[in-house]
Formats: sequence, structure tokens, C-alpha cells
Amino acid sequence: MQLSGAQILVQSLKAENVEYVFGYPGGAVLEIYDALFQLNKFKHILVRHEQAAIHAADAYARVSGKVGVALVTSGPGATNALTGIATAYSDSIPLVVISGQVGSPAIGTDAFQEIDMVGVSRPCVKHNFLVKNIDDLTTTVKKAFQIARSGRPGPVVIDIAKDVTQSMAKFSYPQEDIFIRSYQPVLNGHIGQIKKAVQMLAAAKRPLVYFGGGVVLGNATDELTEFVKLAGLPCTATLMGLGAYPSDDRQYLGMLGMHGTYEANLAMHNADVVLAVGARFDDRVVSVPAKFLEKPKKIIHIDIDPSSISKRVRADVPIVGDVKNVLREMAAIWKSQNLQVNSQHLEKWWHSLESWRARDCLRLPETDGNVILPQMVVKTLAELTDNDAIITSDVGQHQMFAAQFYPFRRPRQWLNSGGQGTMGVGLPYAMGAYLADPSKDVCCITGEGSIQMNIQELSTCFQYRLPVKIICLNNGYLGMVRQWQELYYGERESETYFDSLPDFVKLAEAYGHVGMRIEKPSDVEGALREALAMKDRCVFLDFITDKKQNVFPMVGNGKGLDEMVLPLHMRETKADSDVNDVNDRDYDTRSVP
Ligand SMILES: Cc1cc2nc3c(=O)[nH]c(=O)nc-3n(C[C@H](O)[C@H](O)[C@H](O)COP(=O)(O)OP(=O)(O)OC[C@H]3O[C@@H](n4cnc5c(N)ncnc54)[C@H](O)[C@@H]3O)c2cc1C
Ligand SMILES: Cc1ncc(C[n+]2csc(CCOP(=O)(O)OP(=O)(O)O)c2C)c(N)n1
Ligand SMILES: [Mg+2]
Repeated sequence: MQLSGAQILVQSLKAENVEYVFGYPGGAVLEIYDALFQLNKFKHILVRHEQAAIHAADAYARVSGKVGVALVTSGPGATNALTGIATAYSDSIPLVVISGQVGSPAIGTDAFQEIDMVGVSRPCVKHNFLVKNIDDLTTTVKKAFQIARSGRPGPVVIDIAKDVTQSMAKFSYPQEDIFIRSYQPVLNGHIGQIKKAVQMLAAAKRPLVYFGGGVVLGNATDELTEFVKLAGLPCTATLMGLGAYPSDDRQYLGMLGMHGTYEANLAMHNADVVLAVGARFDDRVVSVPAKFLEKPKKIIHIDIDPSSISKRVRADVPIVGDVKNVLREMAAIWKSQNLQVNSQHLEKWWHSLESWRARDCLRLPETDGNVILPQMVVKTLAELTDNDAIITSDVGQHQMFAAQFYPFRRPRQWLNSGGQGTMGVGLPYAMGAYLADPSKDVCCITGEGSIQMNIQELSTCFQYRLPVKIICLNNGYLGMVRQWQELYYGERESETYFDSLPDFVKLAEAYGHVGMRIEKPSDVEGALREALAMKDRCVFLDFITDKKQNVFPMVGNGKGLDEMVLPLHMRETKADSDVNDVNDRDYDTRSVP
């Protein structure tokens, strides 16, 4: 039977077991929307802005582990999608984004709503395709899903010329994966390298496991936990790795990096052998490579993407492969060779780590009791949700407070934009997350700045009755930028204060939701309880928080991990440890250069 290209596309997505498509219609995709209507093969979520379609599909992928799918029209629909695509690309999230294109005879003629989507998306996709011939359609869709989900995952764009959606052909979807000669991800690590790595770890004096988003993407939590336990090693997560190892375990030191814990950052600074597992030595972790390597360390780096290895910091033992496979091999060798780290060294190392941890770098700051501390809101939320909610965040101080104060229990529970730091992801992420797993409370921790970047999605939440909870930590400021201005720009608050903000309670109500404004610390718990009890309502909680809270610890630009700006309560006393070479700055915010 002959089908139109649009119908073939819809059938192909069905063959890929697509459950949701997030999208927005327009001229170039009219045929596709008509086929969606007629064939009714999966659920379409009509967002209010294409950027949100991509973010929601991205969140669906982060929570479900499947490929997220979005559909946008040509021209402005496609360009609106770009921020979402770049966001997913930076965090290695598997997406298939279908964009409409003008008819193939019109391509290159400055046609109405024509944009070279393959060209403009090239730097921020794992791969992209332009389909100009209906005979290429099914194989292109098949390849797109294959590429998006395999190896290092990422977004793939399929740009489809309108005439392709209109022409007719026979539908036949490839059953087996298509062999792509130029794309063959390496899944198993080199055994010689793995043996070398294991020996190096066993001989270490101050070993550290540094894991990241690759463990989440590779579903390797069990393998990571087993190896860390087996060898008795301390471990630390990147922002993207949070939840990949249970955060209440004693061997876990918390997040490292720019806003990492004192103990995690000093552990990395002082470690002599580092096992990096699916983490890419981002500049928010490494800061300046020369300072990072100031204390000599051997680096073992497991990553599925060879281009991630030795990109910023040279690896001594590179292992290209899937984290799950490599960690399994490492555990098998560790056991069969009956290896262990010298117990005296390990004991001494743990003594230092514990002394740093005892300094309690995330202790809540003192207040007069009249202002709401943003950290306190996150802590209370964690308690009330038993550390089990899916948390999405936007970008800014609230994002870091969420990362520091919500103790994640499992992978795929924490969704945020790490690589791009895209303000505006929080609400669409909550939408996609809820659709992927409606059994969990889904809470979006946001700021009054970020939420306004995709606030229109409150309308989508109403249309599909998505009962997400929006926890707005409203400090009236673009707080993270203000923090930098306070610390590094002589307190000149250039364009970071909002002189006017909407009444979020009325705004939420106008969209059909429940709005709450919370101004007193004593009301925080009650408000959260009340909101969480409204299982079928979307609730916007506008917490009026302390305007001038800062996120500490903080590693400033150009500083080493041992040169953290510490919270007030730590500035007075020195750490007590034999390997601690940290010089606690007698820090005065105003005197920072
Ligand atoms: C305001 C702000 C503050 C931030 N502060 C911090 C901070 O303090 N600390 C911090 O850590 N980050 C921070 N970030 C985030 C930072 O920018 C990076 O996004 C983050 O550090 C990267 O995490 P990652 O190294 O785990 O890499 P990811 O981006 O998660 O990359 C994963 C890596 O794993 C590999 N991989 C994927 N799948 C597999 C597999 N199956 N097997 C093997 N390898 C695989 C990939 O190739 C890639 O190299 C901040 C961001 C913002 C916006
Ligand atoms: C799209 C985008 N524009 C600008 C920035 C730069 N930026 C990072 S954090 C931030 C402030 C965020 O303010 P808010 O959402 O109120 O959060 P807060 O830091 O106050 O908690 C800005 C402007 C960004 N990350 N993304
Ligand atoms: Mg703010």
C-alpha cells in the first residue's frame, strides 16, 4: 500500500515505539500534523514555544532513558528549537528533532520560512540529515534513532522537505540496525589498559573516583557502586553525575567543582590516582589545568567518546568503552587478583577526608529568623519528599542550592542544564519528566529570572493537567550574576535587579493553576506540604527568599580547587589534616580582585 511521506514518518516513529512527540505546527509540517491526526499513533504534546518542545523531549529522555522526540516547523520554528538542541547536545542527551523544510525545488531560493537547518544546527548536533527524497525517509529515521541513542548519546536533526511529506511510496521500516561504516562506537575497553588501571588504583596512596553524567547515561549505577564498595574508595560526583551513586553513603564526598564541597574539592586536589568514570573534566570542575595538576596525580579516564579523553587534562591510562562494561571488567579483575589498596594508606587518607567533611561546609548560615533561606526551602522539600522526587532546576543560585541540598537517591532523578546552563529549562523539563514518570512528585526548583524564560508553558501544563510543583526561590535578583558582581566586580550590580516582577500567584491562577506566596520561614513547611498534597494540581510556590544569599564554597575563575571561597563559619578555623595544604583565605568579599 502506498502512503504519503508524512504517513510514512508517523509509522516510522511508531515502529521506534515513540510514546510522546513534543511539538508545534506550521506550514512546512502541515502534512505531518495531518497524518498525526489521522493515524493517531502516539501522543502529541502541544507546547507554547518550540524551545520548550525540545527541552520537554530532552527531559523525557533523561528520565525514561529512551530517545526524546520533537517536531517543529521550518524557519522560526527551527531556529526556536536551536537553544533546546544545543542544551541537549552539551549534556549528551539522545533526541530526534524533526524539522519541516520548504519544498525541495524552493530550497536555496529565500523561500518563505526557509532556513538552512542542517547548516545552523551543525555545530550543536551529534548528526543531522536533510531528506529530499521519499525513498530515503525510513532509513534516515532508523539511522537517526540509532545514532541518537548509541555511543555517546546526542541530538539528531532530520530536516524534511515539504514535498517529501506529500509524495507517495510504499512503507517498509528496517527491522535490523543499519550498518554505518563511519560510525562504530567502541563498547569494550582495552583489557591491557583495564589491568593497568586496576593495578594503579591498588597501588595508590590517595585514590579518588570522580564520576559524571556518563554513569547516568550508561545506566551503570550498580557497577559503579559495586566497584567503589569493593575497593573501599572515596568518590565524588560532577553536577551531571548526582544520583548515580547514593548520596547518603559514607564513601560519597558530595559534588566537586566550582560549587563543590570542601571535602570533595580537597580530595581531588590532593589525590594521587584519579579514576574518572564518564566525566569529562569540565572547566567548572578542573578550573585551570595547571593548578589542577599542581599536586601530581595519575589519571585513569573511562569514556565512550575518545574525543572526551585528554581534552583538557591528559589521561595516563585512557580507556575507551562503555562505563558499564569497563567497570564490570575492573571489578572482575580486582576480585580475581584479590587486590586491595594498602590499608594504612587508605586509613590515613580517610582520616583526612573525614576531617575535611567534619568542617560541615554546607551548614546553613545564621539569620535573624525573619527571612527565608533558599537552602532551607530545598532541605525541607527533600525531607517532605523523602529525597525521592524528580527535581528539575533552572540556572543560577537556586540550581546550585538544589544540587547541594537535595540528597539524590538514584540516577535520572535530577535534571538540569549543566553544559550550556540554559535558563528556562526548568518548567519544560518538569513537563517532560512528569510524562516520563507520573508516579513521582515532580518539582521544578527555579528562580524568578529563569522561570520567566519559558513561563508560557504554564498553559501547556494546564492543557495536559501536568501537576508539577514550581518552587520559585524568588530573590528579586539574577542572583548568580549578582554573586559574581559582588565578589569580582566591586559590588557593582549592573542590570541584575528586577525592579518589577509579576504577581506570580495571580499569574498561576490566570493559567488555571494554584498560586501561593510564602514570605515567612515558619510558613515554608506548611506551604510545601499543602502543595505536595495537591496531587492533581500544578502549584506555583513563590518563596520570597533572602535577597543576598551566596553559594559557597566557590572556586573563582583562575583558582585551584584548594582555593575555595568558604562560607562564613569556615573562615575562622583551619583544617586539621596531614595532607591538607589548603590555605584558608581570611576572606573578605570586598577584597577579592
Ligand atoms: C551555574 C553552574 C554551575 C556549575 N557548577 C558546577 C560544579 O560546581 N561542579 C560540576 O561538576 N559541574 C558544574 N556545572 C556543570 C558543568 O558546566 C558541566 O556540565 C559538568 O561538570 C559536566 O559533567 P560531566 O563531566 O559529568 O560530563 P557530562 O556532560 O555529563 O558528559 C558525560 C561524559 O560521559 C561520557 N559518556 C556518556 N555515556 C557514556 C557511557 N555509556 N560510557 C562511558 N562514557 C560515557 C560522554 O562521552 C561525556 O564525556 C555547573 C553548571 C552551571 C550552569
Ligand atoms: C539563557 C541564559 N541567559 C543568561 C544566562 C546567564 N545567567 C546565569 S545565572 C543567571 C541568573 C539567574 O537568575 P534567577 O533565575 O533569578 O536565579 P538565581 O540565581 O537568582 O537563583 C543568569 C542571567 C544563562 N545562564 N542563560
Ligand atoms: Mg533570582
